[in-house]
Amino acid sequence: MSQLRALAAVLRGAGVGGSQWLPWCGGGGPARRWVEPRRGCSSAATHGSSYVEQMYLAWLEDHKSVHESWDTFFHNIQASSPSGEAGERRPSALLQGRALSHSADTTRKVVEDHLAVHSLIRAYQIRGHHVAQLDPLGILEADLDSFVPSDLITTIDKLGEAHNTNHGEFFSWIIFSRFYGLSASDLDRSFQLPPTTFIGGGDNPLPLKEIVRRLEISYCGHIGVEFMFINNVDQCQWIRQKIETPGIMQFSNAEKRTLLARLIRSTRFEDFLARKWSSEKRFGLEGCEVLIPALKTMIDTSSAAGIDNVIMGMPHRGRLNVLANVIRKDLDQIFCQFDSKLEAADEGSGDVKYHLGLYHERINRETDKNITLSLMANPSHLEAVDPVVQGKAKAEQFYRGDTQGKKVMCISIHGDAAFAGQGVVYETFHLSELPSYTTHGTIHVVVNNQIGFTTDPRVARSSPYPTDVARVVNAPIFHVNADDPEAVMYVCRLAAEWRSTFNKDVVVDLVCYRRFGHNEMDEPMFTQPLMYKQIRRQQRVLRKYSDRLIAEGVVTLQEFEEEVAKYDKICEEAYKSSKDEKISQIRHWLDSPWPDFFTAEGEPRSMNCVPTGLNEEVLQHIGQAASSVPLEDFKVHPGVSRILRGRAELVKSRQMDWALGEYMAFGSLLKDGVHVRLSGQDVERGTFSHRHHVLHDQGVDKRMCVPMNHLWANQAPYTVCNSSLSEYGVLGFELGFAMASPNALILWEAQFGDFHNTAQCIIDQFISPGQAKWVRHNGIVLLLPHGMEGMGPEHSSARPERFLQMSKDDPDHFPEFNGDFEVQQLYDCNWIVVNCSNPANYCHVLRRQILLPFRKPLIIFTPKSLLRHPDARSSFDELADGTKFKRVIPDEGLATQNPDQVKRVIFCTGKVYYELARERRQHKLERDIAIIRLEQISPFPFDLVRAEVEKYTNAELVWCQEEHKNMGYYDYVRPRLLTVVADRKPVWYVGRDPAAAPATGSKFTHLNELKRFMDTAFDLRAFHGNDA
Ligand SMILES: Cc1ncc(C[n+]2csc(CCOP(=O)(O)OP(=O)(O)O)c2C)c(N)n1
Ligand SMILES: [Mg+2]
Repeated sequence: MSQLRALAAVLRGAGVGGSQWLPWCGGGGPARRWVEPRRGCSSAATHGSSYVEQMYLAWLEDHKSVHESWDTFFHNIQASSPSGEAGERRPSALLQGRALSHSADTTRKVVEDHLAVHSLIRAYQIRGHHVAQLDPLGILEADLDSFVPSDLITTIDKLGEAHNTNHGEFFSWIIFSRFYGLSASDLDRSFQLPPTTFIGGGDNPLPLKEIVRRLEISYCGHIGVEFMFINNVDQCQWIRQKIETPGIMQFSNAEKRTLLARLIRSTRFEDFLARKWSSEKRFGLEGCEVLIPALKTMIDTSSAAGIDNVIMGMPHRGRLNVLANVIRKDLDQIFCQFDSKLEAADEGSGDVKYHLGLYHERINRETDKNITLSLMANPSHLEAVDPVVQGKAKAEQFYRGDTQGKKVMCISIHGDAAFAGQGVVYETFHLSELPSYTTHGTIHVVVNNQIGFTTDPRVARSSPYPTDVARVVNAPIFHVNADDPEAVMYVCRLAAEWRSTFNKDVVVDLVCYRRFGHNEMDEPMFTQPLMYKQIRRQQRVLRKYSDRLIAEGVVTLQEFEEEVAKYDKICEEAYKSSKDEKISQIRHWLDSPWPDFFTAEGEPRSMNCVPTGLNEEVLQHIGQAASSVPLEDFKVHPGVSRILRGRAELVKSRQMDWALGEYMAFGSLLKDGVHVRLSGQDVERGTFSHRHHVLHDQGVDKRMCVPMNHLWANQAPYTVCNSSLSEYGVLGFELGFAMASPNALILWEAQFGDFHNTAQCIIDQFISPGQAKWVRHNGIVLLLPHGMEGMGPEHSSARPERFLQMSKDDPDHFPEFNGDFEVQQLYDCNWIVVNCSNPANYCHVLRRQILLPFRKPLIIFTPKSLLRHPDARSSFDELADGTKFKRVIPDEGLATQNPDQVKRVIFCTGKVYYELARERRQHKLERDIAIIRLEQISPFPFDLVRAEVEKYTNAELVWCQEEHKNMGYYDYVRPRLLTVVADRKPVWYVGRDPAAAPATGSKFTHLNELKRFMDTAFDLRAFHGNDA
């Protein structure tokens, strides 16, 4: 190869042998033409041609003395030399000028022809997919482009009969032949194949005609492969071998029968639903029935390679069919979901049938091995589930020690429009190779029905294929005509083998059609009339494939009909028994059960929460670890040394700052065997440089140390990982991670709290309503830095109002207090929203998260300036044994001595407390004004707030916040405070005025606003005479 390349370089270079590649102006494509030496620039023989001559001479002496490619090459020269010159092919004659120059010309021609053939092979490998027959309807271009690359021959017929054929084909042959400098007479010449092709099988060289024929079979049939962008030679070779080797796509009769049986199930399932519930939406799979055997083939192949847990995510289309025929949910359970009279047995809203998840353990019949299949529940929001699936799979791998993804894998199914259009797809792909996020290869399947609702792909994407996004991670893409079931099975097997060989992502693009409208009620002829005229004429794939197998003698018509009847009977029987179902149990549709955590009925094992305090020894031990470097000869940065020394000082005085409080929480949970994972942008150091959970050796590149993993001998692992710059993808991932086990504290930290809004879909669709829709608990923790510190409209507000607005506790109903009210209230809520004002309470709430007998998402507004604020420290006493999270921190100062005398009670939350406390000191109003901190905002601590209100009977009630009036907590707190006082007292507002932006960009305005509302807070006459 390198010799050929060298030769090509010499021959192609300007003036070498007088030949050049020049742009060719006809045809409009990137074609180039060969300019004959005579007509191009001429030159004398160079060392390039003398190199060939030397090789030639050596070859004449001994054919074996040169590489076999040269050997073939010189044989060709001899064969193609005019017979009259035979005598001059002796070495002595060659050395004479005339013979030499003739030989050099011939040599050049043969070299160029070989190079041309090699280019041709490469062109098929790169661009063959553009002309592959991918559309089952035969009317659309899967790559949205009808242009035929000029360096490809599109049909073998064109080769021999170019001159007899029609004008267009003749023209393309002309382009082609000029492009390569080949002529029709070359078709029967043999060419040596390069090692980058496998089309030869055992045959090498091959006649050009045969080369093209084999390339056409490999690259331009029903499979179009995009892989030549992959920058790894072994991986490209692997694909070439699997695609090009002659006869490799063979199926045994048994395999064909299995495929047919699966196609029968897939097809007849949809037919059955259509028959029984003709006016129900089910987002049927018609037009892509092959999806079911496709998924099953991937699972079979993966199971054979050792996988025993497959986690899947998919949208609406064909979901019921996947549940029935891939995961094998009982059919009666599916059918009863169509019954509108079915009563819901579980609390919560439930969800429509084509969103529900499932978890199922079974034996894989093909491999006889155990396999667990789960389909994640998902919302309508297309592709939102992608990162969730990844996170769940990563967690399953992590907890099983499956570091290479040999046991657990994901299959992610997509629609063509959504795959191209939704940004979270890109974000998820970018997680695929990151050490703390990789699941070691996902198989992506695109149900590419060439339409999105009513929208044509030509106006729905700018890329040729819907799958181009996968190219960013070097994933091979197998486009396949979904009406050729065997081609589909072949690429599915390949995709699974690719995944188990290279542990990298791969895409299977099932180019299909959608037989009906977007759902069964929609009329597709409104918008795609021609496409749907064709679809009506289109024979169903089951019919086509069964006809074929009957014709091949693989099955008889009778066997086929029996198989169909057998499945129809199964459906009918299940339909009958579904009528007996009176109650719908959403919990039977759980995608991530935690059998050891809950009772058999799915209930918590208790309704208590043990205290979250820690003993002194544990506090001292963690404090010591947090302030030292556990490794020898590890040189930390002087700034980090200073921080560690500062921590040591604090520990000595039994104090903690925010970072130490977090250390105490994580460290103590690790001690108890609870895995802790903290993920987000720059979390290892911490955006505000306060955390430093990963130390970097200043002398040795990439030498790092995580002291938290050196705390105890048998501790659980601590994972702290800087994420990619994504919120939607990463939060979805962590949510999925948190689904795998209740015995883990999974935290996602936003760089600044407001950035969570680019992950809003995960919050709105999964975190807030997840349990209500899918009876699925999740204990994910969101750390959202929040606080008005003059940093401008962004970086200030984590938008507490949004979380509070979605909290489901009733503002107008004063709850009954029985049992452990704190725990009961937490159990009833959809999530917990807190803003802790000190590190001890932060530590408590993190520990409580795990010690609770159930799981709820926890939203924590975390501080920025308070991280280092000397007042915002806690004593070890506040974390001592027996202590617990304080939902409310009452005033403990002078106001409590004479509560009757207190004129105003200011309720607040978070950082503003410290500003209020300072101002109160300055105004010397400690006896007149009590300040009460709401640490748990939602669910609202009615019990504790009432106790505080009752303590200060004569005081007026104020809610103070630093946020603008239409933001922050006011709208949530006010009605609840009014409920506490039964509307007998007004609740006054102190804070910033309503605004459109969350904060001002001017420091000056910021401080002015602060002063104004502080003045109001401490003006005891501020509300006299006002209407509430
Ligand atoms: C994020 C999001 N935006 C819009 C929709 C509304 N919607 C539902 S299905 C659909 C078309 C999906 O097309 P495609 O991804 O090709 O899947 P298909 O229905 O063709 O299988 C749209 C726009 C949605 N569900 N999710
Ligand atoms: Mg579509």
